[in-house]
Amino acid sequence: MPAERRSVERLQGYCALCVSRCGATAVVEDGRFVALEPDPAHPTGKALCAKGRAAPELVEHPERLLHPLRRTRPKDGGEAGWERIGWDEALELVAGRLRSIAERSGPESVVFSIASPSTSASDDSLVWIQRLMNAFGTPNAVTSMELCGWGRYLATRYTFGEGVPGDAMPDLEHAGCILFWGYNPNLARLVHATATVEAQRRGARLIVVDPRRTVPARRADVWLQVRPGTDAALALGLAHVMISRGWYDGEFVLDWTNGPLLVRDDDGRLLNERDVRVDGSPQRYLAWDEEKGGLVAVAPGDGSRRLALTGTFDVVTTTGTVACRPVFELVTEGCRRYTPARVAEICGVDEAKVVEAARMLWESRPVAYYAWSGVEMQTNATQIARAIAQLYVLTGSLDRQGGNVRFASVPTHDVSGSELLSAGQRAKTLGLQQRPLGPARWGQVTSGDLYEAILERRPYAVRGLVGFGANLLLSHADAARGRAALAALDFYVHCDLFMNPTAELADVVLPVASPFEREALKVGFGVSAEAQAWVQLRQRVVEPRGEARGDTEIAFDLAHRLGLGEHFWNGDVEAAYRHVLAPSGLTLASLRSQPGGVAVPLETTYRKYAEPVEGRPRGFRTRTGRVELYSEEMHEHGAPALPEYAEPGMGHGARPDLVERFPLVLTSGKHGLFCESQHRALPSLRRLALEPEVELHPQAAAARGIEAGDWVSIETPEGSVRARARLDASLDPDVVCAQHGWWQGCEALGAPGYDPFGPEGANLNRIIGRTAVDPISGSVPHRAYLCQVHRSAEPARGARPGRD
Ligand SMILES: Nc1nc2c(c(=O)[nH]1)N[C@H]1C(S)=C(S)[C@@H](COP(=O)(O)OP(=O)(O)OC[C@H]3O[C@@H](n4cnc5c(=O)[nH]c(N)nc54)[C@H](O)[C@@H]3O)O[C@H]1N2
Ligand SMILES: Nc1nc2c(c(=O)[nH]1)N[C@H]1C(S)=C(S)[C@@H](COP(=O)(O)OP(=O)(O)OC[C@H]3O[C@@H](n4cnc5c(=O)[nH]c(N)nc54)[C@H](O)[C@@H]3O)O[C@H]1N2
Ligand code: SF4
Ligand SMILES: [Mo]
Repeated sequence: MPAERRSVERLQGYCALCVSRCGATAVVEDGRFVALEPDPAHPTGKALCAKGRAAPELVEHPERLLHPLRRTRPKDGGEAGWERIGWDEALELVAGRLRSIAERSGPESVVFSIASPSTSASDDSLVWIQRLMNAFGTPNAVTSMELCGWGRYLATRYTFGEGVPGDAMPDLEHAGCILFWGYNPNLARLVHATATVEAQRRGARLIVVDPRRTVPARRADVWLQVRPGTDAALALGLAHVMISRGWYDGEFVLDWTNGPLLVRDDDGRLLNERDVRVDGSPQRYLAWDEEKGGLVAVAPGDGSRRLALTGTFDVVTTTGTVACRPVFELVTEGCRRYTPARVAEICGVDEAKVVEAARMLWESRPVAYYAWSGVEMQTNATQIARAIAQLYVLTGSLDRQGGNVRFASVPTHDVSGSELLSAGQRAKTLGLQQRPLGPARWGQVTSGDLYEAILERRPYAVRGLVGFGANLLLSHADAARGRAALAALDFYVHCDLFMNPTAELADVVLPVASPFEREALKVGFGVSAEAQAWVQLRQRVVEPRGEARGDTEIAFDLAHRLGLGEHFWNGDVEAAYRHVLAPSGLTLASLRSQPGGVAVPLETTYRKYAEPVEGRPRGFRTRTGRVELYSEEMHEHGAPALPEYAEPGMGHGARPDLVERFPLVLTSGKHGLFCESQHRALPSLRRLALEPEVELHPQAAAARGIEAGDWVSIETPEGSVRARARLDASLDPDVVCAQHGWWQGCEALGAPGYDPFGPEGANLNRIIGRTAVDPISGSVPHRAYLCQVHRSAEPARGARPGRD
């Protein structure tokens, strides 16, 4: 066809494939989606990664699921015998089975599993799926929180009353110093990578804590090459240097943290007014007033330099004299053991670098920080998150311009439907009994607890699973147990764009439209004040393939068939969107007429904790209204009130019995070309990374007769898998870094798939177990696990056919 007669449309939107959500323009030629390009007018639109550019391949992929499917054979490890059925039949079947399970065993025995929004477009529909869960009556959501978000969003709530860095985001635009801890935005969130380059260009400093010499590590002013899983010791050591040299914001500590509050030596509680006066209030916390030489009740904000941060004070309580010390004294003591020399020993980081980083954090503040995967998947993830939070407090940068800031958000109605779930149902969240401080407190269930509830019926039997994406058997530890658990379900429905080894165990599979084939509403893009004020109704770029439908539509359809339509605007998605938007004053028509997005005029304010509310400073949403360096709540549950270092549970210190057989430490990292277990079937991406790789130091390789490119087997006490050796002299010789998520073949290239369940395959999470997990959160040590590496034969090709 001559060029002039072709129709070319350019449709503004954004790429929804990962957490970056880059502003983008889709090019559609004669009705075909042919390219995705950056949209520089969008606050996240400066660049696109290879995955985003491969979006047309994803949409047009021959292996996309196009029709609802029903299993016709038993789950005995053989073929599923998928049979095509219609949507009506599929939805009736699903609703009927879910209803009958709920009637027989209670709605809590149906669990929802959702792909993490960081690795997928589930961000489009998450809130509607939550609403469906709440209306249905189940408190149980499996979203990888224990691996992906505990530290960022939840553990730090014990310190700040909100998630830092998850809720209060790094203000990279104005930061004096950027701290990336176990985070590599160059692979994981492009928009943070470009903002960091700009920040460095205008003079911001960069500190990176990572066992690997990543691109940000190379560009950093200081790279702290930490041994996997020892991060808490490093954070405590940095805090020690800052405190002992006076490099900390004493005013912030006095006025806004519980640093000056007194802790009773006898029972570890914070001293309150009731302790010293029978008619005193237990909500009034006491500090030592040095001027007056006595106790004083302090509220958030009224610190002043008169309060003691050090010393021991004998306090006459209603039950006798008790020695008390200010929290900050205990903080100081808790860090003191972590001298630079000790940190060097534990973490493998040069002493001088520890001091240099501490000085930089102080002298180049405000500090903006982000910590992620490297420190989430650890047996002491909670302590690491709290130790980094404690360090961050010392900089006094919280909610200051250039620090971590809660950017102003467009007002909307919350539609998650939490009011639809009764307290009684909420109390049934799996894992709440074993780990009451953990993710279950916020409705987040670990995969370990899910498997236990299915297989052992503890604390009750789970019989149904509703999967909106997620590939548990590739993404989570204990793949073999996971497989047994999913096969034992009474009913499992999985909604996805592609079949995957997890979905293979479903009873019904529903085809999902890609984000380019569906509309979605996004309010706020998170990463900056400008981005957070951005609202966009992402338009459909092309019609859905086959019979695929968006997750939001599926959630609304299911709600209707479950008799819950009244909570879902009787199936009218647009009415639901209008409800969300009502407080913002925005209309769907105005958003449709500006498909590139709308900037809502908002002003981000700082130090919001100091703003007056009814005549008092707002403070923090914690028990004391202050930042809680010391968590009385943790103490009440027998957990450390102050962050502590604990050896990695699957490391050499904790498991001397395994050192000889497994002398190396295994960690993993995201692949720049693929999201988690996805995208291996896209030729333009797979061409650049044909096979799974494991990075190891040339010395470690030589000692094992391994050369670059050799196939090796990676072995842990749980079993072994294969990968190709990549040598990297910048690694610690004891550390190896592997890749997870390999199973899918790429037929167009003849690139093989890999058996997810055997040693010939490459599913890294089949060799990660749960014998040691974080006692508070259940986080699994995907990032610090003892292992051995051997040379091995090439894996049998086609161990699993291309499509899978
Ligand atoms: N291209 C791509 N982008 C993605 C994803 C993807 O799979 N591919 N996944 C998305 C998801 S779900 C997430 S959670 C984010 C995650 O984004 P990131 O957290 O940046 O993910 P990683 O690159 O895996 O991990 C960050 C760094 O942690 C380091 N690390 C490993 N072990 C340790 C340790 O013990 N201590 C410390 N301090 N660091 C350690 C690794 O070397 C790595 O460089 O990315 C999202 N974006
Ligand atoms: N060893 C090791 N294991 C890890 C990690 C690690 O670093 N190392 N990282 C962990 C982390 S941080 C995370 S978040 C988890 C991720 O684990 P998962 O949430 O399971 O993520 P993915 O493997 O990307 O699988 C996503 C699935 O959702 C589907 N999908 C994508 N978009 C959509 C959509 O819009 N709708 C629907 N219905 N489906 C969709 C995809 O096709 C795919 O099947 O893995 C964890 N596992
Ligand atoms: S980083 Fe890549 S995959 Fe993620 S949103 Fe941007 S373009 Fe899409
Ligand atoms: Mo994640």
